Amino acid sequence: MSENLSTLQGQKIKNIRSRVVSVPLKRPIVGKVGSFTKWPLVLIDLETHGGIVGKSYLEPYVEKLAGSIVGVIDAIAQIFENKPLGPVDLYDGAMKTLHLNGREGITLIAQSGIDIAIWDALAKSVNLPLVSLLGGTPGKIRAYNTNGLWLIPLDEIGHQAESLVKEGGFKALKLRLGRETVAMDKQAIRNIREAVGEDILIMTDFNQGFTVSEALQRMHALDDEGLYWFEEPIVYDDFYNYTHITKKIKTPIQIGENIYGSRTFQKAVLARAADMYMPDLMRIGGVTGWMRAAAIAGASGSPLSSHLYTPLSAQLLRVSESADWLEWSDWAEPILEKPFPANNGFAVVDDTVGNGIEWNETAVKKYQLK
Ligand code: SMN
Ligand code: MG
Repeated sequence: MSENLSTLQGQKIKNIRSRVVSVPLKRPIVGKVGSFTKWPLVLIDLETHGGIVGKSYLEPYVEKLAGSIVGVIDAIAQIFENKPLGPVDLYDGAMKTLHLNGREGITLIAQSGIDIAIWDALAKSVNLPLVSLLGGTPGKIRAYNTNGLWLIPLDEIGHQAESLVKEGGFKALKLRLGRETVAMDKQAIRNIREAVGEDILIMTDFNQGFTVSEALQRMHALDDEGLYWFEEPIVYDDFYNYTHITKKIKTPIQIGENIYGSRTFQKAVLARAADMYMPDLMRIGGVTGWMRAAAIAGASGSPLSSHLYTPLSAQLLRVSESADWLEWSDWAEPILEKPFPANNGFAVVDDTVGNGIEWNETAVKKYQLK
């Protein structure tokens, strides 16, 4: 056995712990997804017998559900105890064990969080940045700012767009749509353009707010506005109707943040449910699930963007064949040791060993729930 392999053998999993924190949001979320003033996070630490600690976090939206995710993480931790750091084997093993309780939902969310921590520990055990372990290189990725432009009063839109552009020299912003009338949606778009100019790209998100017929009417009315994409106009898993909508509407249709696992992802792609996809790490299956989905997106020529998990998704987009846009949010930043800024509209994956996630323990203590 080579020296490196024997080093890796020493890195069997000792324990996996998780904690819940809830941090305040600078700009509250007010949308069809719900209203949130705080952002709960599940922080995961995976320790090996060799003393390496792999880190990851989950963004589960609903504070009251975070405890159940911790419960599933604890159950998986028992199965993984003393297993070697082989994320692919462990992912498939977890799915086989958990499928009786469902391959989607909280079981996959918990496994996704653990998977990210395993990959981090693996990268640390061979002294490489995650992006390099996955075969890529550190470097830039273009990003759009998603931090605001929720369903806020129209007269606040322009000012907020200005401040969002300034947060990282952004050339693209996400606007939530689906207000009471078409005229109000058009006004929101106009207010952004008047405030930050015609050249800023506008991604738009309906957060599943419409029925199929409402969605078609609204998107027909907005189809010539020069928007970069229309995201989730209808309920996320109605691929049959997404295919219909995608054929009818000129502006690209974007979905993916609510898709669980690579096989459901493939179903969407095979149905031509959308023009572009944006997986969310906690639902797609962590790093392992992302890589599987990215292969499907790449082979089918579908542009791939990300949903949340900014510092982690940036690394994964660097190794995704059809990488498109990084969704940039800084909501997890209060408890991270290192911020992940954007400059001139780009985020930068540096050469830090592992996935770059380390805790600011003082802040964790301040915001910890359990
Ligand atoms: C979104 C939904 C819920 C929480 C945060 C963000 C949104 C997005 O759908 O695409 O950013
Ligand atoms: Mg969305």
